[in-house]
Amino acid sequence: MKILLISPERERKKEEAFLFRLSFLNLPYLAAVTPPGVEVKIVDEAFEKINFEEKVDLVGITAQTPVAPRAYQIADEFKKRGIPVVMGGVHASMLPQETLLHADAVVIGEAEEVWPGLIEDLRRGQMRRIYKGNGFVNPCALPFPRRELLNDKFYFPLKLLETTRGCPHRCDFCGVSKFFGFRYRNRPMRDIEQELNTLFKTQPVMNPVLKKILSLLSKDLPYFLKRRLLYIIDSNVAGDKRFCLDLLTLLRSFDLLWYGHAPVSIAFDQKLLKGFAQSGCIAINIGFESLSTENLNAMGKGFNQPSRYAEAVKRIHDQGIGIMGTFIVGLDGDDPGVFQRIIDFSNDSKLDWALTFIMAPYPGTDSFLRLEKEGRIFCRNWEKYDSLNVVYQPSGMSVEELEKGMKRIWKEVFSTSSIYKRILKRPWIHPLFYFTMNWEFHKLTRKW
Ligand code: B12
Ligand code: SF4
Repeated sequence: MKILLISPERERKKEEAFLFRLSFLNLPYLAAVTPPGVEVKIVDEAFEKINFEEKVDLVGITAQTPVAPRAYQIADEFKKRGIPVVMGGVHASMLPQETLLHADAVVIGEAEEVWPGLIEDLRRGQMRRIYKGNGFVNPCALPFPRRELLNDKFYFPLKLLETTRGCPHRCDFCGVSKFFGFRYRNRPMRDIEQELNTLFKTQPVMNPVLKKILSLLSKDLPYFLKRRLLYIIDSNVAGDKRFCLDLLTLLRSFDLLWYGHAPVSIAFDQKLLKGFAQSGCIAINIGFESLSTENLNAMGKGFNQPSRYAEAVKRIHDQGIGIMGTFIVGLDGDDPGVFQRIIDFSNDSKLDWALTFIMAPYPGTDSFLRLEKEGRIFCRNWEKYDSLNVVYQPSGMSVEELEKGMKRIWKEVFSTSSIYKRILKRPWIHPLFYFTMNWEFHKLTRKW
């Protein structure tokens, strides 16, 4: 039996391609729980053409909302050729009935526990329409994703790792908690260690003399050259303090550079912050979301305190750690002044990298349900649900103002003068890494 797993891609401008050169874990996880003896192939449409004539017994397609229309086209093509199609992932899970208009079956939620049964049903010719696990997957039972099925040459030399699933918070724009559950489920530390061992060796990044020489150019260079770079995709690496401290000790033993997501409050826990710095943390990805307490309370993220943002950034910088900040605009409390306020905050506090997105009410989230009830959603073309387009009627400005304002933030934040102020002026924080990232976005925004 042969299964083809597909990560679809929508049409993109050439200059945007670098944004999506991150590898992914969902299909490699699926491959890892596929029964032995079944051949699995993964195709990433961002880099490879799909061969619709390939002789396979099942096609599995993943999709986030903006690629769902393309995923449906692919499903339709295979179905026309009589090949059964199953879809899964966050979009299909939130809209299973819509998905079933194109796929023969849909997996709702995490797939690890139901996937082997689905294959067995297919073998017997009895594949059901809907598969849904009983609760959430036991994190002790997670296999190691089969990353070897992805072609390394397509992606940044950055390994992705998941150490926990779930999130106890209820931010109204985010589907993570509903999908993965309202608590952190930690994987056993020994599993994480073993998985890291398959990715990196527990030995110094390189010979100390060579490291010293290269470090004269940039302290990060040895790690970039040796590809010892890790992105921990968890919603909050610091959610469970004891677990996090153990993880930091483990990361330290691997001598690598890494980044991950954590809330602003991490800045006020000196012990954690020191641990982050010592373990090779190059960036903390922080969802600031808004500079308005009113907006934050309305979205269920009142634990963010804008009055402490500037101090938080300084404390993190003082440990030599950079910040990738994200903001959302178009919230009900936003007026047209919001754009300048985000630009000023990013420049004044020297955020190392900052992205601002337009609020996107993803299906299944509380914000979707609320805006839908208020009759404000005017666009249901899922392709536009990419946080760069407006799909609902904003309350404090026009649709045009919102789209223009978001682009203005990107242009200003990635302008040469802002990059100079934030990145090139001393004190330097991982300048090689942040300059490269900022410059890619500079090139993109110049083309707009
Ligand atoms: C890493 C990440 C990325 C990476 C890699 C994406 C990727 N393909 O994995 C990058 C940076 C590229 C990215 C981009 C975007 N992302 Co993102 N991302 C994540 C993040 C943090 C982790 C994803 C992950 O690996 N999870 C772990 C894996 C194991 O879980 P999973 O992907 O859900 O897969 C499981 C199940 O869903 C299921 N499954 C998945 N696919 C399939 C397929 C089949 C056939 C079956 C049976 C099962 C199945 O099985 C898996 C194992 O249980 C999540 C948040 C989160 N915690 O999940 C957001 C998240 C997935 N991203 C999100 C968004 C919005 C985006 C962007 C639209 C952002 C933007 N504005 O551009 C883009 C869209 C990219 C695109 N393709 O167009 C949203 C998705 C919302 C939605 N309804 O689609 C999430 C949930 C974040 C959020 N706060 O809401 N993202
Ligand atoms: S935005 Fe972050 S903190 Fe809020 S629910 Fe989503 S994952 Fe949790």
